[in-house]
Amino acid sequence: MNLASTPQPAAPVRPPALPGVETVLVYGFGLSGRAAAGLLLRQGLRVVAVDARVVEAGVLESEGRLRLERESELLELPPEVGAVVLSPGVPQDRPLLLAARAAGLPILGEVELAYRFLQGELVGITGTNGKSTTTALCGAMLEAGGVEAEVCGNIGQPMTSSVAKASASSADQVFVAELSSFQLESLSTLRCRAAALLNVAADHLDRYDSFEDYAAAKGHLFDRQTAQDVAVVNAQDPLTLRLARASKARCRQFSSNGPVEDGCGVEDGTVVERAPGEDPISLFAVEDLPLAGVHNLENAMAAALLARCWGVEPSALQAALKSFEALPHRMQRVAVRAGVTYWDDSKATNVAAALRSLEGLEDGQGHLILGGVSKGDDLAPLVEMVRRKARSVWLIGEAAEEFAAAFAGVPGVESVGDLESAVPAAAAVAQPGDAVLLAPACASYDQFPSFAARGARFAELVQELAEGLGTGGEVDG
Ligand code: UMA
Repeated sequence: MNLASTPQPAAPVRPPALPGVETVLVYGFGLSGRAAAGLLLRQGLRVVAVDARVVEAGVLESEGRLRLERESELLELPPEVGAVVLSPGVPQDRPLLLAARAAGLPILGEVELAYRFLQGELVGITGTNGKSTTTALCGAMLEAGGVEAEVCGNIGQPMTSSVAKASASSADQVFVAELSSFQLESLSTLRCRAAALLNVAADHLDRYDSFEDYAAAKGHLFDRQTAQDVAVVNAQDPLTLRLARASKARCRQFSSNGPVEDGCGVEDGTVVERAPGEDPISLFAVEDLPLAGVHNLENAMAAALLARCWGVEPSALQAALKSFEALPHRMQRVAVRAGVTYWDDSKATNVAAALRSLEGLEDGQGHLILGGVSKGDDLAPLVEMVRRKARSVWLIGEAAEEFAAAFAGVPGVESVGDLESAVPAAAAVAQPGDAVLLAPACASYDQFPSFAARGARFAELVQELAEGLGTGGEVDG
């Protein structure tokens, strides 16, 4: 399968980015908002940036065309505003957005804005879990195959920054974008040449009315794909299959459990690509994978299928896998201290992700740190898994009470408030051969600015523990 060797559609005709608009309201002035404002200012437009917090312009060069407003003080939509660019974290029902919609103004997500300026092709990757790893792997595989690739999106690099820095000479560039459900909510022209939906499990139920609404947002990944495009989904996740089949794109599947008709599957320890009417191709051996867990095998298969759209050879896929390192805060081993392994999986911000982390531990040897801001997920599967895998559970953050109620009757569960208490408490009961795992099943925002800051603090506390105890366990850093 090679997009380059299939009949190519005429280059998509992109409408002018923001026809007739002189002033844009940028809602949310975090990573996405700042990047979007930068791009708009470089186009000569005026920007009114609105944020709930007091924010500063920082390094943005505006020549007087940037105005900063506090959300609570901007009670009406400024009349000069001709369009709104929305940061992903801002919910759609904010009063200013309702007013903009009522006035018939276009409301574009930051990713939609980026797409309107993008030269080259777009790969979109979503899923409840695994999307950052798959995005990074796909970028590495394309690069190893000689394709210029730019990794961007929810992974931490706003797409508007990536698009703005790409040079005009790089029209062959492929943008590999991690797309969250929030980003997928506000698209109107974006079309992915290749797209992967890895899995759908309960998450962000604090933002969506129901699981169905959340799944529907994920399904927008395939909107506007044509028969020349590719949709990659998980053969073992019927919901991903259903969403892809609703699109016009060619549906390719991956499976960790045997061959598939069109896509790739594990056959006798090898990932084999199959397509109707074509000879099977061995892509890589399962043992080539440097990352632990079936979920990472699935991520690698999805990334490989995407890279194969640009004709990347198996040898290049293997080279990319060989040199790939786990992303920070995703089941990252931070230290082994007195025979106890400390794992940072701070990115496990929902129950489904925490279940995957626990699954990898030996039965009865885990000491789990849980809590933060609850996503409203069903905790029953977690309670069941904890009974099998963990000897102690340390609850932190806002969700501690809710979790304590769900874990009532499970031995070894204690509320300790914060990470500073949880790490030494877990260390005190852990025996050689055990694992202390930060897999909170919650967002971090009650006590930390991000999941990354939470993971970094965990590593620091583990380091302090080793120093405090003074007997010099090995610390991986
Ligand atoms: N804000 C308001 N009003 C609101 C909500 C937020 O003014 O109602 C303001 C905040 O005060 C803040 C700004 O908006 O100043 C933050 O905007 P944002 O929440 O959209 O976050 P960004 O800094 O723009 O980062 C976003 C993604 N964050 C979210 O979607 C919440 C980042 O993903 C992403 O890396 C970045 O864009 C670049 O694309 C983070 C994330 O947690 C990692 N994503 C969620 C996830 O993976 O589960 C979806």
